[in-house]
Amino acid sequence: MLLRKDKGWNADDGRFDYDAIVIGTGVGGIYQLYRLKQAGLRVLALEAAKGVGGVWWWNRYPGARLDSEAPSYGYSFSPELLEEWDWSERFAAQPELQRYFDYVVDRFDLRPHIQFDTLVTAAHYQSDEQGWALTTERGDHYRCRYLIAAVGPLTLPSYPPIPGRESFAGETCHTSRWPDREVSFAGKRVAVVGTGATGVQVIQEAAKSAAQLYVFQRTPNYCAPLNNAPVAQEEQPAVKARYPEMIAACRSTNSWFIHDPDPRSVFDLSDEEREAFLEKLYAEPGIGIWKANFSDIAVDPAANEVVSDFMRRKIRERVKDTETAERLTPRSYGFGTRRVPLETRYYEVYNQPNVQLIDVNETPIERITPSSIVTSEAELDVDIIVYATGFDAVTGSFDRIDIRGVDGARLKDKWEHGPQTFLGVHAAGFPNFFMVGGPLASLGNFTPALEFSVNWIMDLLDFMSAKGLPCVDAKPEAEREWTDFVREGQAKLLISSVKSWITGFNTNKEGKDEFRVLLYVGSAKDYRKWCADVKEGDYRQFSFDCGGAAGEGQERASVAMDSARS
Ligand code: NA7
Repeated sequence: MLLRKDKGWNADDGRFDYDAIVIGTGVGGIYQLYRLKQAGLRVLALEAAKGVGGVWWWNRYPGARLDSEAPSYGYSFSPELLEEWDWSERFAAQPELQRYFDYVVDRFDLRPHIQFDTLVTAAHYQSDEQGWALTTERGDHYRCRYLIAAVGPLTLPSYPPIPGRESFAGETCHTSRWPDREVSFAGKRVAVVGTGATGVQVIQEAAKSAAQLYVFQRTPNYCAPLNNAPVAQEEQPAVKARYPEMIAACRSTNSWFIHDPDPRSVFDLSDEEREAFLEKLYAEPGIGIWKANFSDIAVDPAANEVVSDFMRRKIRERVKDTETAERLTPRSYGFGTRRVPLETRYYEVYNQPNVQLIDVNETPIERITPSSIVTSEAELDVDIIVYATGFDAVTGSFDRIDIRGVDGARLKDKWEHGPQTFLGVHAAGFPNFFMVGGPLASLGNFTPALEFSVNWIMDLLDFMSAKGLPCVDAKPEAEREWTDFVREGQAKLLISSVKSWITGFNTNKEGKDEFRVLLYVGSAKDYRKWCADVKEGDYRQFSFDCGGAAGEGQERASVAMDSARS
């Protein structure tokens, strides 16, 4: 697919610096950049960090690791890349992922198209030009025809509003802003606040060497074994032989993982059969315990309780001290209704003499001093405080950019009462603007989901190119229909009444401490079908007359990509 400069607008006419600008070079942004470059567009990626990888760049805390099978998280678009890259573990750790993304970027010569250390602060649609004007933190300006925000759903860190937090004189680290240098826990008094998927990983690591580890927990999670293992060099051919099957699975399951829910009900099996099935899932590698479990646990409280009870028993079996085991045991919500953290000897950490669990509901943190954390019961001297307190999820990374569409309407205002999008990619009133993994998108195992989104965007650009259409905007009624579908679908699931970042709760940010629908948590199969129908119906859910430039201007503004040569 090549940009057809003979047929209409191209960046050389001077109005635009680039045909397309991609914000962010995480998993989605890298692939988006690759596809746009392959298509012959003049493309630039603006990246806030000093390197590529997005969430893997920022979350370089000790213990950061995949919960997806590494090959299922790697890109699938290049057979050569699949062949060249050997994953050294079933579930790769952050350093290996960083090397992988660096390799991909250099392998496909993308680095010259990336400007690092560049935070985009504003993006305004220019109706007369049917393009976008961007401003960066440094005050630089760029103009482009297409703007693609690959800013990631888990980008902006969330900090607890504890009095005195800023006064701490020791080392303070948020897991998603981990310093690009070694932070050693060895022999130190370490506090970790937060016990989500991230907290669990960092706690396991800190417990190995810290002199004293204080874990501050607010809500216990149902954690399950990751069952990781190294992949030896001689195993690589056999592992790679299974790639096609794995890739096909990710493109067909309902959460982009290799797993699909078991169609049986919890109650279809005898107690013994069910127990054996759950034991098998518990012993298997990866997230199958969540994603390949009985399908009715997502909707039926009674079915869910059976599996929740199994998970609670596991915690009791693994934690010796009864009181600590009780504190670690979730009761107020069911298994799988929040993200299930995967762990490696996480519960056993609490059997160590150097680890103390503090439930902040019983013993709240009152304040932080330059050298300690003061709870309602004690003053605990610490050297390092780790905040594993999550993110201003999904919309936070968009909110921090002043994004304005037609007539200067702000995206943030449009989403004041919850995000509305079409398919998680388009926002009505924001022409030529695309989101990779935006609000109400179908996520799960991120890479296959984001590859799908990028391919969707490229197919649409291709369609526009073939027809000489310079501009695209989702129709408001299409956006309404998708948003309603997502909201109604979520309301039917048990997840909808359970507080977590997935249901939009951010207790650390005023105005966001309420339920919001942020993502499409229904089946990816339905998502793909929806997308396929839109495409087959010639994108009638879109308007291709976005106002502004018309007639002669429109002719001039037509970006044409030669789909026949793709
Ligand atoms: P999460 O899953 O949002 O976890 C954040 C943790 O921090 C969770 O245990 C929170 O407790 C806790 N938290 C947040 N604010 C506070 C305050 N004010 N006081 C005490 N504890 C607090 O973020 P992660 O980074 O672990 O994981 C996010 C995703 O990244 C994860 O799902 C993976 O897909 C990768 P709470 O549970 O809210 O009571």
